[in-house]
Amino acid sequence: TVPGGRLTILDYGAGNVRSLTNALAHLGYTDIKMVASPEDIHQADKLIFPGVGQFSLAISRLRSMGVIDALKAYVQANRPFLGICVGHQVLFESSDEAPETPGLGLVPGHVTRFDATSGGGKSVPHMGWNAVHVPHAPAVPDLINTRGAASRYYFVHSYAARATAQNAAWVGGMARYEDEIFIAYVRHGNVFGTQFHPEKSGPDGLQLLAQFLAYQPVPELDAGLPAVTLADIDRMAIEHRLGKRILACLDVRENDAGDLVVTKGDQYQVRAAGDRADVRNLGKPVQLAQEYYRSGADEIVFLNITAFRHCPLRDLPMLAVLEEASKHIFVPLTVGGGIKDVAATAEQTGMTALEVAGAYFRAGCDKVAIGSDAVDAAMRYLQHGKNPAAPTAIEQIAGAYGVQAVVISVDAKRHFLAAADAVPNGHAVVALQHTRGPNGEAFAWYQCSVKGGREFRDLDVQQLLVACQALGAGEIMLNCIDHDGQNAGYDLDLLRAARQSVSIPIIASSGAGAPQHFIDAFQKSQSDAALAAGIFHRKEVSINDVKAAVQQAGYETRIFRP
Ligand code: 1PR
Repeated sequence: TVPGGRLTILDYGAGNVRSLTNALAHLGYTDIKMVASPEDIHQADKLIFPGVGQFSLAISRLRSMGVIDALKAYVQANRPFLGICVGHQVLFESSDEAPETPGLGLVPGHVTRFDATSGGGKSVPHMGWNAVHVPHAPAVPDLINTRGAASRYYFVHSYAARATAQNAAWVGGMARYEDEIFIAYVRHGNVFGTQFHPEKSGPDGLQLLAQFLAYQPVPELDAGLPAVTLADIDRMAIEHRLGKRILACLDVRENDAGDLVVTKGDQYQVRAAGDRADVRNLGKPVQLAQEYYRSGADEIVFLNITAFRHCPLRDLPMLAVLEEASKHIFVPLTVGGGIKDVAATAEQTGMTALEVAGAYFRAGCDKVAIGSDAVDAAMRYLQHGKNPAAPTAIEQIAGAYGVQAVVISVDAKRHFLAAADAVPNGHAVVALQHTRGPNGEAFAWYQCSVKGGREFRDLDVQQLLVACQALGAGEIMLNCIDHDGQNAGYDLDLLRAARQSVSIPIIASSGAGAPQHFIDAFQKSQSDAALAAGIFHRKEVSINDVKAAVQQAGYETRIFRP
């Protein structure tokens, strides 16, 4: 038990409470009560509410659980509470995300959407590691910033509460996303709320959770805490400290001996020399992922690269990989491969893509990456507009788990064009700035593929991205088959064209061979994040080396501190 009694979690089943319970278990707390009735809230000594998904979904689930009044009474009585992300937002009066749905109204103010067009344009959601600025050093124990001002926390949200004269007294910390400042952290007596995810914020986040677990409640609301005013907030120097994210990607499949291994292709060919050679084996998935966590990976992606062949959930080892990895790795985990509706067979009942994703979330992942099925969804979207016969997997998963949980993994194939008008079927043409074709071609179009680059569709990457953003995807992982495993840098022309098509964050992928390539992705194509596989697996460059170079080039980035 925690000092002071019983630790209780309010979970409404919409997300990955497993990340939180894993973090708490890592800190030594496994005796946790899950709220099933209002009585459980009355009896809690410390209550954590890890909200995910949408504002209205959170409120409606709380309503159907019948716990709204108990929750309000608990917070109003100044009992120890920690709300995370949507669990922090619902403390406010209302949100742009669901104008018809009142929040709990415990903190004055409204939650509003980030403006993707202001400040010269920015990606929304705000996603990644940002710093939290505190108004002044608190006189009583606080949860945040005890490791110093360099602490960074993982944020992923499209909406945020803004400071006003009415709610300034609740402000524990502020953050900036480009031109917009927002409340990152609420602190009022024994009530805390974090817009970020401490359970996914590496050692800094774990330390915050440990502080909450060890926290001794203060008897009075204002005990030792100087009341913050809007003037205090206005005086703060709140800097944009969102770091460029560096991701490690593990392509996972069975080798010929039947073991699940990390492999790596060369333009998606994972056998060393033709079909008769063995699948390249670059290590064990969990072990390698742990190494990457400890060397500063901001996120880790597992791709089940042969899942398209059968139901991924028959790949129980992949679920086991996630279960094990998520016990030790406290940064966001993405899993891709086989997120699609699976038809019933003689041996097995069918499953929807939502059910497949749900199994992965319950095993400990935070986001799913959809490849082939997103291409099919985009083609349906283009044929039928926003009213296809059945909702797509993107819409269903985003609706249940939030847009931040849906990544689109694009497997693009480049076709050089001698002239812009040589493109087939009116596809989007990219005027090349960074490369030329073998015959000096200065244009290209980028075609979407499915099944890991084995089949091609009459769809260009820009069409795919625009459709997926409209359907509710939260992020793009942009691979290029031609650059994959080549170590010669990312396809900057493709990335730039993608950046001009959508406002959701873009992860550059395929081709990194040196730290400068990551810098190029940020400088020349405004990517939000950059991913690599081969150079990290082969230990040619470490994640820390990349981050040092990125920092040297003038970009913010999180440096891992154990
Ligand atoms: O179509 O929803 O089942 O998803 C399948 C997923 O598996 C997709 O995300 C697809 O990209 C991936 N995939 C399928 N086949 C392969 C393969 O390599 N044969 N891997 C594959 C794709 C690409 C990147 C790679 C980067 C960086 N791997 O993930 O890690 O290109 O590599 P590098 O830094 O070494 O250049 P679905």
